[in-house]
Amino acid sequence: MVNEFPQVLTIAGSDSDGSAGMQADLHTFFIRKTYGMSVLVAVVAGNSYGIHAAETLPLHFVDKQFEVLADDFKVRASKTGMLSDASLIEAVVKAYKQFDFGPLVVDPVITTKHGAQLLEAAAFEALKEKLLPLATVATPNFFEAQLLTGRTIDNEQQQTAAAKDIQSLGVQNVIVKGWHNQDNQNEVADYVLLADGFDFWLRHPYFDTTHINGTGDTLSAAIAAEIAKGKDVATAIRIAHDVTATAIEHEIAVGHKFGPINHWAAQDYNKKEDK
Ligand code: PXL
Repeated sequence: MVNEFPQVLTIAGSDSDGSAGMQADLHTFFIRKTYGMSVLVAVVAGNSYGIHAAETLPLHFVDKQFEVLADDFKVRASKTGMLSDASLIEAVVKAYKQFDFGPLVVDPVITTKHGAQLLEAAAFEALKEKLLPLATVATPNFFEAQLLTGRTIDNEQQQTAAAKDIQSLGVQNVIVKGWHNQDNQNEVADYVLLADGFDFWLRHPYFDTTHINGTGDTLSAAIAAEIAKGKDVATAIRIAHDVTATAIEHEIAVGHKFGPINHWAAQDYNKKEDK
């Protein structure tokens, strides 16, 4: 039984207000009953008004975190979040090729929903050419999907076309998240394109709330957690989608402006199945 409990790794930045980034990932791993580990690559000074400053960790220290985790643990799935720049993307790619950290979920974090830049523009090529080809699942929102494909996404047909373009970068499975649906303002429609070409839409009502910090982090972390527990990719994506929608639906009062989603509200999701 040594080392058998499902271990999941987040490779991401810390958000000081706890609403997004590594903190949201670790909350998610916890509520999905997995054991969360973390390789910290960057630190942001953020609060509910926005991101005020950011720093990256030295590369040798990022390398060291990967090395010591690989020496001891059996990570069954991992995810990336904020990676800041090309040198950090390359450090992740190097570690991922050197060690076995299980299937990789890439959340291509580029900016926050409020416009703070979390990945340098100069790093887009490294993201596309080096990291995304390693992804078992990529989870761009429609804005990131536009930047990655050069397409404008104004409707569901363009959303599906963007998913195909992203898959052609070497990503196996893609979910292109909608904002609120351009075709139906009362819902959010996410499009899933699987490795075998099977595709489907996941829809949930649009919740009119300013508490959506950590949404993308939670979705991608929940996908990694479910894969770590042995779920197939399509099931992992469906569970993660429901968990994230539940967390958005039940907002909590933290901060004055843009607040966090509520991981507690989602923790009983699928309880029976998790026993
Ligand atoms: O949700 C995107 C995100 C990822 N990582 C960090 C962040 C944010 C958004 O604020 O701060 C560290």
